[in-house]
Amino acid sequence: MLTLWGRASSVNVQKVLWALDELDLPCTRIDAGGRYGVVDSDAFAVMNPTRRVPVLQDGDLTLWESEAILRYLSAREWRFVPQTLPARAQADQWLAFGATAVQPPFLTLFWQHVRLAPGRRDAGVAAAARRDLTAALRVLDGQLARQDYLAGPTLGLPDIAVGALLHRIAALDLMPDDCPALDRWAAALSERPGWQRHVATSFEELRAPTHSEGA
Ligand SMILES: N[C@@H](CCC(=O)N[C@@H](CS)C(=O)NCC(=O)O)C(=O)O
Repeated sequence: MLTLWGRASSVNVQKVLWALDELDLPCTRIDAGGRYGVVDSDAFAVMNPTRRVPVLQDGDLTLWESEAILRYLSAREWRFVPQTLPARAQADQWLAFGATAVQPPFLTLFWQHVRLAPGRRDAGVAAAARRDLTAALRVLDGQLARQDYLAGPTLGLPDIAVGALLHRIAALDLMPDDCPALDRWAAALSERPGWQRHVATSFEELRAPTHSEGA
C-alpha cells in the first residue's frame, strides 16, 4: 500500500503522481505542505527532516526527494529501466540535468512570476533565470532532435521529471522560440492522461505568498 504525502499543487508531488499513473499504481495521497501545514509537525519531521513534500511510504520504507522516489518506483515495478548499462547511465544523466539545470531556474521564475507579491519581484533575477532556463531547454531540444524522448525512443524517468515542469513553463510563456523538437516532445507529453490529470492543473492557489517555500 503506497501513501504519498504532499499537496497536489507541488511540481515535485506532481512528478510522482504522474509516474504512479504511468505505472498504474494505486496510492493514497495526503495533503501536506503550503496551506495544509502538516510539514511543521514533529511527526512529519520524523518522516522527512527537511519538512518538504513529497514523501512516499511503502510498507516500512519512508522515502523523500522526488527523484529518489521516481527511481524507487521504476525499480520496484521494473519499468522505465533502459535495457543496457550505458542507456541507464544516460537516463541518469538527463535526470540529473533536469534537476540541476532546468528545475532551479524554473523555480526562480515561478517565484518571480507567481509566488512573490509584485513589490518583492526582481527583474534582474528573473532575467538571469530566464537566460539559464532557455539555455537548458535548448540543450534538451538538441537531444530531442536526435530521439523522441530524452533517454531513448520511449517515455522514461527524465521525461516525467522535466515534463512535469512544462505546463507551468508554457503557461508563463517561458518556452524558447525555435525549438521544434522541444515543442514536439512537449506536445507528446501533454497527450498522456497522467500528465493531464496531475500536471496540467491550475496553480492559482499558489499566487498568494505562503509561510513556506517551494513550487
Ligand atoms: N528536492 C526536493 C524538493 C522538495 C520541495 O522543495 N518541495 C516543496 C514543494 S515543490 C515543499 O515541500 N515546499 C514546502 C511546502 O510546500 O510547504 C524534491 O525533489 O522532493
